Amino acid sequence: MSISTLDIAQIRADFPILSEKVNDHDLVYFDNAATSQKPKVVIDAISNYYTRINSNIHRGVHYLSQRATDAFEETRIKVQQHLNAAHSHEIIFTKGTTDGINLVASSYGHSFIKEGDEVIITNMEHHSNIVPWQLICAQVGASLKIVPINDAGELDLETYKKLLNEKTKLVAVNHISNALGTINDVKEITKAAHAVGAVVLIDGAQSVPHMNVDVQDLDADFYTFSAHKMCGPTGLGVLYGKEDLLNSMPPYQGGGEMIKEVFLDHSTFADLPHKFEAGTPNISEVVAFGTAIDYLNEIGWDFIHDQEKELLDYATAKLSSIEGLKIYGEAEKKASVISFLLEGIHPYDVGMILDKLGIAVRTGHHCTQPIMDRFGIPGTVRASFAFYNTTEEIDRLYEGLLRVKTMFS
Ligand code: C6P
Repeated sequence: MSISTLDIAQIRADFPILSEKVNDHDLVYFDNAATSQKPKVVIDAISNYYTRINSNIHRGVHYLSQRATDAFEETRIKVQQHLNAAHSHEIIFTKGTTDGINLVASSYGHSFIKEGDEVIITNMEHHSNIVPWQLICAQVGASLKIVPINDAGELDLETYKKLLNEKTKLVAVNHISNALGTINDVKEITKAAHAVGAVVLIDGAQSVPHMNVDVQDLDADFYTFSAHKMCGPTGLGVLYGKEDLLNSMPPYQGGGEMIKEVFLDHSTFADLPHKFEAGTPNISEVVAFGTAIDYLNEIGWDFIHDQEKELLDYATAKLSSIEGLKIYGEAEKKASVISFLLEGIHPYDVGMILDKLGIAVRTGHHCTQPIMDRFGIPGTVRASFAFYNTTEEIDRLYEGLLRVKTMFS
């Protein structure tokens, strides 16, 4: 699909923050992998919830409580449809991707990973998909195996397959790397893990905002992501889990909402999904996330894909033409993330100067220190694009980088 300037102008008008000035310049927001911006409909949905609906859910018989419960549960259905999950009770609301991974590591890990077992992660995981597995392995006496990456930033799937054996209980892998942009073949990874009887957790923090994900087609056991990276509010995420697995797992946290009956000496637990949703959840955020999903569906996932691909290709060509600029992450299948370094200039300095020009990029290790160690670098500058970005903004980044080079020459 070819995207007209008019379409993008209309879309950008949906996002109030994109008209902000930063340091007297029009804002260029290229930190979308950290969090996306929010369209006005999502901001309004939060305000509307508190103005007209606010009440606790699943508790009251009164009108407002029922309206709030309906609005909350409608989002669960929207997420189920978006992921093509078989059942809405396979959708658990969490605080975010990190929380979803910790839920599985703690609940599934303590029940099903034993001394002598093995857990496989990769060299390109976010710290959220490393540390919880280190913790559970240390607690139960299991060992952690690491899939290496090649110089292009792709997983070495041959080595992965050799690491799999009857001791492997779980494989945790990201669908898209936040630091390199690599799109991993999680379907193939899952198939190989299932062949040895291991379950697979896919960290979808960087994939769900950018592409159609079908958990049944992937045959994913667990799939987790954050709302705030897909035009939704912060503090909210989703864990998808296959029904039989979630049913076999103990609750992660105890409290209200997750119980059937409580006695002083023991309790029985609610059915899915409530078993894993202790306490009052982020109700307004869940309701507004439903609006974010509607918004993205209206924009269209083909449009999002095509626009972000165009931005990636344009930026890759433009930035590659700068002498002394090296891109980290050159996988054949790549999402709209470019990590790079300018020879002889610390990424922090690049980020500071770009900020003075109104351009927001992320600098540092991006919560992926093992990737930086793999490439022997302290960190990178990362520009990550969303469907509301433009090639003109990439031109501004390009000009900004030339200016950085001049200042350091
Ligand atoms: N990456 C980035 O700038 P939370 O913080 O729970 O919403 O998401 C954690 C997370 C897990 N996995 C991947 C692949 C991620 O990219 C992130 C968040 C942000 O790259 C913030 S560090």
